[in-house]
Amino acid sequence: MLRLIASAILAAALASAASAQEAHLRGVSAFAEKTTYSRGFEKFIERVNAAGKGVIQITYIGGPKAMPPFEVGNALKNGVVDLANATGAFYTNLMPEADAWKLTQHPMAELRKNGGFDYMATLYAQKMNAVFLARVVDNNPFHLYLNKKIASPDLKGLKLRITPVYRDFFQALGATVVQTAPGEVYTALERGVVDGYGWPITGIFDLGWNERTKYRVDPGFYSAEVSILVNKSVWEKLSDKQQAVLAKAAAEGEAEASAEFVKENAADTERQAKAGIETIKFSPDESKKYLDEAYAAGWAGIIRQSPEHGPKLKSLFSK
Ligand code: 173
Repeated sequence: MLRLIASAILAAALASAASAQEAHLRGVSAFAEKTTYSRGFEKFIERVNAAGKGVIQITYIGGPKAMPPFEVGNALKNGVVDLANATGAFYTNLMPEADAWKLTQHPMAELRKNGGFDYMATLYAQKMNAVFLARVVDNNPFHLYLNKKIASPDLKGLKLRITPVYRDFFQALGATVVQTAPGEVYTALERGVVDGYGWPITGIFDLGWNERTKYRVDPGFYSAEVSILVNKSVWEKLSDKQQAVLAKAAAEGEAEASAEFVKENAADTERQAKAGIETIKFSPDESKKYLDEAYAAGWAGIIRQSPEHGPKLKSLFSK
């Protein structure tokens, strides 16, 4: 009898030790390590590893050297990695709706209240087996960068490097497009395979594209999105305490993203001018048409790929 009680006590002690064990998660980024669009994720990892000692720790596997960017979504979904830093455009094969984040005209704090976030979160659970932890890039417009001058928003005869972010818009303006990962942009420019590329206002210096860029077209359009996702099955196995460490670091990252990018946008705009990148500006009338076309083509693309969810997202995300 005593032996039975003793072994029951031992078993209980072992079980509680197991649940109190430090969790170890592996995270990958779709962007190069220590560059603009990995920084938010790297800060998140630092926060988790500092606050989560003895509770939860993240191992950073790295960026595109560890995994091709367009495979990150699949790896997260299938549990090959536990955490991912990626933009929706990189996993439209699994969830076309994810590319709609670029079209949000409300801050994340508002989307978390108006149902827009919850609507997307349901899709992430269903299509990505993912929990959307935090958007760590927002308030950061995309631009068209060119090596040939244009006088109006007419892109006929131009071949442009794209991802799904820009496809519908640039094609609507007459461009020919070719999709590449960010890691292939420099070589495409160097070899003259493309006349330009889409990219946000920040980050063109990270991979040296400034050396191969003559013009930036203004205005910028949309709002770049990069977010931290966690595999849902992994999330559900974490204790409340472990989840809380992730949730706190995520909330802090999301809350500071907008203000952080206001600063970075201004700094990179100035740095581009200093690097000799000229700005192509349209008339107020043409600028308005350019932006209207950006949103019209963007939403048409989302709705074409997701007739079921696109219209609802449009109403939740638009002003
Ligand atoms: O690669 C890209 O141009 C792209 O889609 C993107 C999205 C968000 C941030 C940076 C780049």
